[in-house]
Amino acid sequence: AKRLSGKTILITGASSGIGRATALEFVKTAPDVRLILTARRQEQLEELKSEIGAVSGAAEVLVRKLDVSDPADIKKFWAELPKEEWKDRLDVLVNNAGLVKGLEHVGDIAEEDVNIMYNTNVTGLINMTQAVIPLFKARDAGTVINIGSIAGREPYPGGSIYCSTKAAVRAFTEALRKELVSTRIRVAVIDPGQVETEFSVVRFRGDKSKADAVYAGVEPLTGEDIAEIVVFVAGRRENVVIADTLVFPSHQGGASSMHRK
Ligand code: NDP
Ligand code: 8X3
Repeated sequence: AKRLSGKTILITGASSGIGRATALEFVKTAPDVRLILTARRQEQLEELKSEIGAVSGAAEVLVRKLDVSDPADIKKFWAELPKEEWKDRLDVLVNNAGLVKGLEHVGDIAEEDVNIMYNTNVTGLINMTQAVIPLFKARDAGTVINIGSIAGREPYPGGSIYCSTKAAVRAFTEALRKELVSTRIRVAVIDPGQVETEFSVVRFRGDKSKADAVYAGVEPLTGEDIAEIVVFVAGRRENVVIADTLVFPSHQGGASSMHRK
């Protein structure tokens, strides 16, 4: 908690699920933390800001609408971020924004879905990281935490695009960590298994009954479970890099290995 006191943390995709839970977990751990909360849905971010205010009056929260799939929006975000107060003080970037669309097989996947998944999960994460690395290098400090997925390690039918985006996150993260070995900058990837969030609702384009069926007879992880790990990784001593973490609920053994009651 002491190590995270007063730290400045930027979270993408903070409007729901893992990102939202991560914001709250940082505040619970370090009540005077400074958070930059971003996502496309500003209303949810404002609600989260109020909720954080009720948990801790000492936390500082900056809400910014940001679509990471749009390179121009990312440029605008960094250009408008107050320099001394926020940009120059950034300690941690949590690249969490991401999504899956559908379960279609190759040949039947809408071009738009391919682009949305790649532009968000891969290009968005790369562009956000490219923006922070020069800031971190200037101070020889900082932590990048990327949210990957078991899907990036174990591709499954119907997941060609999503799984390959997460494999790209894994490769990008590893190359970056190796590029930075002469620095104090830490680079981590956390790969969750099944977590119940809005993820499956988004996958099935708002069809809640299809989303619920994914979690029928199983006990998935919660956003909070992953949030605790993000905060743990961020809160280690400066010389400790938890480079790579795979997290399952107890019934899960792999992307397609699931015990159902
Ligand atoms: P949610 O759908 O609950 O949250 C996804 C978040 O990403 C939302 O806050 C959403 O905000 C944001 N997001 C989506 N597109 C964009 C965009 N273009 N720009 C900015 N923000 C965006 O799902 P999860 O919390 O589960 O997902 C978080 C991460 O965890 C993702 O990277 C996902 O791939 C990964 N993951 C999830 C697993 C699961 O089983 N749930 C397992 C493994 C990994 P908004 O719509 O407001 O923009
Ligand atoms: C989400 C996990 O296996 O449902 O990243 O694609 S999976």
